Amino acid sequence: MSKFQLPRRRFLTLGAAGFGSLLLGGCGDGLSESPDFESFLASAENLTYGSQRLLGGRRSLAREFSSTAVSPEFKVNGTHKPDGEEYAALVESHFADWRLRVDGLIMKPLALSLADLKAAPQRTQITRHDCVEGWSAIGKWQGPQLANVLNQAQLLPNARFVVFHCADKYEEASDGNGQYYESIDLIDAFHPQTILAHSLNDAPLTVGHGAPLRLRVERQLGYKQAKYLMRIEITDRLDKIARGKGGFWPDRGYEWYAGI
Ligand SMILES: Nc1nc2c(c(=O)[nH]1)N[C@H]1C(S)=C(S)[C@@H](COP(=O)(O)O)O[C@H]1N2
Ligand SMILES: [Mo]
Repeated sequence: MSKFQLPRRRFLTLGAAGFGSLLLGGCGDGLSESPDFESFLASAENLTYGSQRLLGGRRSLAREFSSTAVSPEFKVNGTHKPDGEEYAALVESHFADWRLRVDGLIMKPLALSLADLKAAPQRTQITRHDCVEGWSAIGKWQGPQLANVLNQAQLLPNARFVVFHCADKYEEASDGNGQYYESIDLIDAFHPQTILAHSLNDAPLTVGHGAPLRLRVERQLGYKQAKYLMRIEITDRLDKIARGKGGFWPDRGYEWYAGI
């Protein structure tokens, strides 16, 4: 056996330690509160499964950095400012009248103000944003976990995807489907690092970076990080939205699951 190959027993121990620190590190995240995770913890037979999911699977955390690693410049990409009077009026009033609508397959439709989102438990994370165009930047994001909002809204049993509708029309598409949007499944939606960010590097989001609110879904590429959020729709299918592939760039040939 090569010295780099950990014996199985040791791997399991590492897995358990990683899991413990994840629970301790999470600030009231949905993962540690979810009944699934508690029953899974109670069951020793599931340890191998849990180790795999957390060390290499979709529930593992994206790398987080220290504040010294924050990039001095964070490029603005895609839309720099949504067109139209509606968005201009929101900027003018410092987003006092902006509400994040949450609707679809939920029990309680919501209309959340920025103050509501800031009053919820906050998560801060310093992560690297990777754009498919070949640039990266490290930034410090803050906002409530998406899980918190979804728990308030109370998903119906048939809920499968979360769709993010944005204020900007990125393209004047001839079929009228130029509006920017994105979507994720419930595994990513309840991931502890999936947050609705209102701040970048300790300041409110600028218009360039997606004011007043954008998605951070840290295990995926830049185009999934929807800016200018206006409405979150919970649905069981993506094929009836826009061109049916679950996002503005996925509708144009990019992967819907843009994992990194
Ligand atoms: N609403 C909206 N969200 C968007 C985009 C966009 O054009 N419109 N561009 C995406 C792409 S390709 C990237 S790399 C990031 C850029 O975010 P930034 O401008 O904060 O760097 O936002 C993503 N989210
Ligand atoms: Mo991007």
